[in-house]
Amino acid sequence: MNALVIIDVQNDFMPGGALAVPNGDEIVPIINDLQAKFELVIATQDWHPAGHASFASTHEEVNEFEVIKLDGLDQVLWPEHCIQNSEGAKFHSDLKSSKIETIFRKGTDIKIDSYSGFYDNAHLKSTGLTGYLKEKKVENLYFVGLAAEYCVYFSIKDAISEGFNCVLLEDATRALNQVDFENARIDILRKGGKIIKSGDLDF
Ligand code: VGL
Ligand code: ZN
Repeated sequence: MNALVIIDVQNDFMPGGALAVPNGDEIVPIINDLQAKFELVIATQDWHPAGHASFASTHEEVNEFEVIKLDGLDQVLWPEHCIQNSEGAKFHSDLKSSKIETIFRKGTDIKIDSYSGFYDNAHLKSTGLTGYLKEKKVENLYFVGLAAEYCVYFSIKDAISEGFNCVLLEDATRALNQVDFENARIDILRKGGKIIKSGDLDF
């Protein structure tokens, strides 16, 4: 069974948003069209409390996009984004949501970031997504959403380790930084994931 996993299609990642991904809004109609092809559609939502440790504003004498050590892990310091219940945390208003069966929220622990829809960045706490998918006998995951080299990439890495066949639909994602995305693509392919265009789906 196949599932479409929609990662963080939220206002703050759209042009004009707090952590805008260039051309991020272009993927919304593509994702809307794709949903009809899948028996199961799920989504993730970046969902931070105010004062989250990943925000530059939480720390003193740092700049946005600087990398610090947080509990021994590299942490990019982001502009404040996807704060729980804010407009920026909502899904893009054009995203069709009637087929989205469940939403997995992440980044809710104030002390640690969570790029992946499966685990926090230290791999200490699971969101329950693996168990949910296995219980539904899902074997193949098709990933779309934002940002390509962060939450999409980290979700794919975890999904491959959890034993799912993973496909990135590359026309339905956009990156913050093209060079980092290129490295992420190489790693996805090296780990056995596939990267295709949604028009090349054979179902
Ligand atoms: C994301 C940075 C911080 C993402 C979330 O959705 O890719 N990136 N929080
Ligand atoms: Zn975030």
